[in-house]
Amino acid sequence: MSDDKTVQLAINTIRTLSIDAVQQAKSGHPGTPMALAPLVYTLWNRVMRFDPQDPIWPNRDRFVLSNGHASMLLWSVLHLTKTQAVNADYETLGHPSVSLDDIRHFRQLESKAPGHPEYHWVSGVETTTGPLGQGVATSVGMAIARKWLANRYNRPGFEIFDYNIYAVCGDGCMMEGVSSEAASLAGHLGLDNLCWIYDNNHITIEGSTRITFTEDVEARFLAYGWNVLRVGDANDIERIEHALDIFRKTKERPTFVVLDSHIGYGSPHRQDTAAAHGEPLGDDEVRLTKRSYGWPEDAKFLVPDGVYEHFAAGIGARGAKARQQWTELFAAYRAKYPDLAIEIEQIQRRELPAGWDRNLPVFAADPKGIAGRDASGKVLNVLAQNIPWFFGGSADLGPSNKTTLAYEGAGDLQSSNPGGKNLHFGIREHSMAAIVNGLSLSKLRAFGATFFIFSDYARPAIRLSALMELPTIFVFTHDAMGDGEDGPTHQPVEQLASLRAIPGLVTLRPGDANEVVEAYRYIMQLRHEPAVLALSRQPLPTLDRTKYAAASGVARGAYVLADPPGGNPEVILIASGSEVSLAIETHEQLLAEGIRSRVVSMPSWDIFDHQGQEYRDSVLPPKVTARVAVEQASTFGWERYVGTSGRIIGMKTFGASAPLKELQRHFGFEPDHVASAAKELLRAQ
Ligand SMILES: Cc1ncc(C[n+]2csc(CCOP(=O)(O)OP(=O)(O)O)c2C)c(N)n1
Ligand SMILES: [Mg+2]
Repeated sequence: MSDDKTVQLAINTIRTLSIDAVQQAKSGHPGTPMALAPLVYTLWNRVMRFDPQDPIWPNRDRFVLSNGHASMLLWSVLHLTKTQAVNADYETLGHPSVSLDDIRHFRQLESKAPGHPEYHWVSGVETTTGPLGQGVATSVGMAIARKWLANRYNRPGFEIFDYNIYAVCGDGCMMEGVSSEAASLAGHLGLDNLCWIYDNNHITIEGSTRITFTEDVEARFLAYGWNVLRVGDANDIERIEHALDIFRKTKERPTFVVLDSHIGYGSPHRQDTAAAHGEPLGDDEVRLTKRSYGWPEDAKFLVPDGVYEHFAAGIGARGAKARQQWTELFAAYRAKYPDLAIEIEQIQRRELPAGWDRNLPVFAADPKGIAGRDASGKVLNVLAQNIPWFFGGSADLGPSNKTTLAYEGAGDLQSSNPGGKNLHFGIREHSMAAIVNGLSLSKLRAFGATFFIFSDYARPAIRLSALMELPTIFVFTHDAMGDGEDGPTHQPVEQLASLRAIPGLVTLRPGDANEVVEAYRYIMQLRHEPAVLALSRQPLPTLDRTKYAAASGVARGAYVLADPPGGNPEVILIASGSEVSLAIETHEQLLAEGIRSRVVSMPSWDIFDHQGQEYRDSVLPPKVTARVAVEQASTFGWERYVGTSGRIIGMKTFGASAPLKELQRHFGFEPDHVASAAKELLRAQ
């Protein structure tokens, strides 16, 4: 068979596997895989340096399918390249990541061909996509990571990191604001290792883009400072290859390739229609389409002879060679730069370097205390010096979030200084969170920061960090009414409850400076969970830990901070963050009145809920039912700890604009109010 014929066969295999899988599942998105099969073929088989035998080889090119609904593209190509499965401990398992049987069970429980690409579920998926725009935004983080890694680890003659990032996206990704934020920053940073390919098919779910999307996308990307290329025919693989070649030669600018395509290509009645987007073709149309491809009309899930071999000879051989060369290079590098090589290996395994927590501050008791954000700033500056690959930044609030890394040599990350440790995201919270995920997917430890209220602007990417099981860190300050006069637009109310509701996300609201230290100590050791820190703007008293329990209790989510003499409490006050010291004040007041109260500091519901029953019962003894929870946030959910008869002092409305002291009085965050709630409960018993 001539090579041209085999190429067409390989492309049509991607198309027909996609068609058959969607037809079998009776759901899914056939049209875009049909159109983009030549692109994916060219990228994978001709361009990308990716070794299917080792899909986590550190210097592999990254492929991001931002239009995640076209997942069958990925399942087809992962299958045809026989990409191997890897487990969470980074071991190769000796079986394919996506089998033909998985494809036959597309979108079914347990299949490794789910509806959308899922990072932690299928090896070879570089990031979870489906929420449009996330993939391209995340790819910017991957590109920044590669620049940072190259800057730190490459040496003359040792290009240890020189991989590229390719992201495929559609009209939806282009319309979503997050892609604009991310593209703007990518242009600013001149990320010439980043290539987005835009599937310009003029179709979305409701029909032609004429009804919604008539802007000049090319002009927009030119204005962002990108190199803009156009390939007028999505079936022209030579032109596609040429455009990708230009990308690799372009310096100091990211590349945007507009690819004109026909959704549902080859389907006589569905091509160029919105119906091709998200509906199975139907048996008759499947036959007609296969006929148009010159495919056996009744064959299903057919991989013709020679197709696996063709991918093995293309990406298989090229990837194996590239990886082998890299492995040899890295061995020589290890001999010459052993310390740097160890760092690279630790990064790959998500380990921390020895001494990562040395010099963490210990804060002396101090009734005036220090703000959570200030304590956090001190900790971040220590950690970033101990852990070379730990860094991050803020969405233009560094001076307020106290996240600036101020030590000698930290530097700002800019195109002229890709090794800087201070990232400046600009006022782009959503893409910041996606970018931090991209850094995290590249195995760097990274944080992003803003005001807690604006976690809402970052939320879709925070959710994905949890879904992907990434140890991304979100530093949110101004966690409650501490910014008093700014008023309700800036005062979080429901944010804590909503983040606590995200499965697998560790949310921590530390109660004093030493709890902040312990919160970081806990978070830094996470390998597969993201964490949110909610930190105060205003100073919080630093508790006297000789009098009250040690802050290391943070690692258990909640702990007994104070008890009446001899223990045996009759009422429990539970608090987080700024309300911990309020609970302590109340406790002292109650003790003076002869009431035996216990104070439980509960910085994290999530961590506490993962403790054993025995520990949980020791903190919240079932027999003590008089319980008061105090937190400057929505009361939503606290019933689970105080029970139906308990009291919750929290927020049932938005806040207000006033000095903090007045707000505390107005909303009842004062010792007298908390004490009277406790006393009422005791009287009712
Ligand atoms: C944030 C987000 N909003 C809405 C959707 C639902 N959705 C999935 S695909 C799609 C249309 C996408 O159009 P386009 O990107 O042009 O894809 P094409 O049909 O051309 O493949 C929509 C609205 C989504 N997945 N993510
Ligand atoms: Mg489209």
